[in-house]
Amino acid sequence: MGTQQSKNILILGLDNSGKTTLLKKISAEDSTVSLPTLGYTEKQLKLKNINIKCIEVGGRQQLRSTWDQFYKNIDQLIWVVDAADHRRMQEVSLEIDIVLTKLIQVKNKVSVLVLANKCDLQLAMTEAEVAQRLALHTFTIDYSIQKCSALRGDGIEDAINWIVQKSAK
Ligand SMILES: Nc1nc2c(ncn2[C@@H]2O[C@H](COP(=O)(O)OP(=O)(O)OP(=O)(O)O)[C@@H](O)[C@H]2O)c(=O)[nH]1
Ligand SMILES: [Mg+2]
Repeated sequence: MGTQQSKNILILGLDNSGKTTLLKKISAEDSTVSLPTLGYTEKQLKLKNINIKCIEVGGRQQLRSTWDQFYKNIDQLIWVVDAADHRRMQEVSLEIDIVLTKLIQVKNKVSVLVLANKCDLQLAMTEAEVAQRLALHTFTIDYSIQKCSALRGDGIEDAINWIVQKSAK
């Protein structure tokens, strides 16, 4: 009943993985045009009556050292992977390992959603493949993995449902 909740969600992942596109799709904006994020962007959303502040930090190499400063106040982390970019999967694995290891130290209660994005592309890996390549089972953290296409909208409703469900706890 009526208590106003507000949750903070951090969206991370390599450059070009689709974070800005995802954020636009979730907020029902035109998601077909996006520029690389230089720094970070914040967006206040209302999803099924829950106030949510989303922060996307750009994923370019030189911005990754700034990711740390955002961990303290977050309730959820969404990690976006370009599931069609087989070439960079090793780099993704390395970076998510660093992030989750630090996050676990800073927060003891945070939920992580890994999105295997760009599932519209023919070469896209399945969720199971992505989970395996990132060795997600090795982390002592509450995580889920889902596939989506931030561009076309497939799986976006599921991502929103995940956010809402985790926010209700
Ligand atoms: N085919 C396909 N392309 C996508 C999808 N999501 C994003 N893209 C494209 O991928 C490119 C990068 O998307 P962005 O959303 O800007 O990526 P980003 O993760 O925000 O990148 P940085 O801000 O640099 O970290 C753009 O050309 C998008 O149109 C998707 O689901 N399918
Ligand atoms: Mg971006």
